[in-house]
Amino acid sequence: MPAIKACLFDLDGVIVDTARFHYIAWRQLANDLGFDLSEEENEKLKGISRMESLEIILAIGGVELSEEEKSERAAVKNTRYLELCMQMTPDDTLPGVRRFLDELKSASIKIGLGSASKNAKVILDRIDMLSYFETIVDGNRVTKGKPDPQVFLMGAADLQTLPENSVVFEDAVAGVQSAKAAGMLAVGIGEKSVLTEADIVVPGFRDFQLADLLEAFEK
Ligand code: B16
Ligand code: MG
Repeated sequence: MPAIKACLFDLDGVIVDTARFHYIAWRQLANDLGFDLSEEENEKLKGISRMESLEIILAIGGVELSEEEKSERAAVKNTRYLELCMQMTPDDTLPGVRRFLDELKSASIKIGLGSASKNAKVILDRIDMLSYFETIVDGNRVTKGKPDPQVFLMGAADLQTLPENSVVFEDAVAGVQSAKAAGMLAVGIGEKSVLTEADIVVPGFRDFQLADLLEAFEK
């Protein structure tokens, strides 16, 4: 196995749990339009861009909107979402993440972010994690959403690292597919039964050390 030189992290569901805030804000949008959105339906939106998520939600409710109204509704949703995100503090960083990134830094492994979110920098700043990332590839930079490999290929290029020397950490099926399409190793954060295409799956970083990563991939 080639040496690991860079690690690329998804944001929502890996570094921090903002899916609960997306759900509240999307559900409000659905309610405003006269229908409800279940938690199961919200699960399908993980890793999916804002406007693609809106299209999926409108299809669930059987609602058709003009392009202008879609933009307006998405903007209202985002304002509500950001208001909720502003409640977060550095303590909302998911367990073990800060320690794991410190381990990577000590081992001179490069660190990048690969997120579909256009709010990635604001959120990282809010939880005081911005300084860990040598590059941030977010929804403002990519033209093709996950499962397209673009987000992670851009991240590896920024870090001057080859895909085969890069590992992606992802909680979404579309994100794992993006990593594999990029020719990278994929660590799924969540459940094996869901993230079937990941090379390994762990529940989170609480009990996952750099030594475990090296053991899994550098044997
Ligand atoms: P925004 P990730 C994704 O973040 C979320 O999982 C997804 O639910 C959201 O729609 C998307 O970001 C866009 O977010 O509205 O903030 O631009 O998991 O790719 O970090
Ligand atoms: Mg995610």
